[in-house]
Amino acid sequence: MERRPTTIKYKAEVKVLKFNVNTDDRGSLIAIEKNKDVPFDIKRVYFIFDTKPNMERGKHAHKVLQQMLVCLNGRCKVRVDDGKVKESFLLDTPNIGLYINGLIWREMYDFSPDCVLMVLADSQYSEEDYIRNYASFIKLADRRHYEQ
Ligand code: T46
Repeated sequence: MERRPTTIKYKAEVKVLKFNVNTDDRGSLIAIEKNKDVPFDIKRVYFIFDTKPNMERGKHAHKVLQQMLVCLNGRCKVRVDDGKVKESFLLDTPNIGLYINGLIWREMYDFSPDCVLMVLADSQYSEEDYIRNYASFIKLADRRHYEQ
C-alpha cells in the first residue's frame, strides 16, 4: 500500500496556568473546568505517584496530544524541549498547571516521595501519538520550525 506523506501541522506550546483558589476557614478548593481553566475538553485523567528515588519519567514527545500537569502533593520538575530550547519548571503547588501541547519532548524528574502528579489530557490513551525516539523527535521539530 502506498504511504502518503503526513499532513499533520505540528504544534508545540508550553504555558504555565494559574488556577483560582477558593480559600475559607475550612481550607482550600480548586476547580478545573474544561475550556475555562484548561484550554481543551478533558477526556482522560491519570496520576503519577509513589515514584521511586532518582527515577525519571516521560522522555518522549506527543504528536498532537494536549495535556495539563498539576502537582497535587509534594514536588517534581518537568523539563520541556521544543527541539531548540529546553526549559525546566518546578511544580510544587496545586494552583499551577503546566500546559503542554503537542510536539514537546518532556521529562519529569526530581520527584519527592510524596509527589502526586495529576495529568489531564484531551484524548484517550494512544501509543500511536507517542514519539519515543529523540532523533525522530528532532527531525519532526526541525520540520515544524522550518514550516513556521
Ligand atoms: C506524558 C507524561 C507526562 C495507560 O495505560 N494509560 C495512560 O493513560 C497512560 C498515560 C499510561 N498507560 C500505561 C502505559 C505504560 O504501560 O501506563 C504505563 C506507564 O506509562 P508511561 O511510561 O508512558 O508513563 P510516563 O510517566 O513516562 O509518561 C506519562 C504519559 O504517558 C505521557 O503522555 O506526557 O506522563
